Amino acid sequence: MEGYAIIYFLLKKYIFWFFLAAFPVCLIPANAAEFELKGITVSNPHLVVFGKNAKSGAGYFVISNKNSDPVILKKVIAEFGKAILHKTDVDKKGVAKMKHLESIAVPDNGLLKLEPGGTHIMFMNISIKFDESSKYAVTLVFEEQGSLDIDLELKSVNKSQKAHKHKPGNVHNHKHNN
Ligand SMILES: [Cu+2]
Repeated sequence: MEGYAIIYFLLKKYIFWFFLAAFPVCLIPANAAEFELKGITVSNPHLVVFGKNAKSGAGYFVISNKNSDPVILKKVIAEFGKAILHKTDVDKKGVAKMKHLESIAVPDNGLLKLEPGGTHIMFMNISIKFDESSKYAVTLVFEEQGSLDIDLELKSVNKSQKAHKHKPGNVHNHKHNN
């Protein structure tokens, strides 16, 4: 009986170390996601939504341009919702407001970062349920270079969901503040 307990213990320990060792390997290709078209490189594209039933979300990535002319991103097409080019500006009172952009310019031999608090792709009227293990395809339409299909990796932000993951059977009641 004791022998089995030791084997079980070692097995559990082995599995733990296996996943610990494999984890960084899993992270590298995910972060290195890149999409290229005619001197344009889109890297680390991701989609931030609040929960899997979110009706809106934001897309972020870095566009680098190796061409000797600026590159213009005219529009973004997504099947899961309506995509709009947006920029967050802070007014004199310190209030953040989002502005609709007709296009986004990437300077020649330069790069543009789409990031929280700045330029981003706004997704609205979302009718699907999000799944962390899926990737979300969008098409970037550039003025001269044409279309580039990219996959956005989901980064679902839901603090209460993450903080309240219970083991099966561990049922108790508590209040959620958020
Ligand atoms: Cu926005």
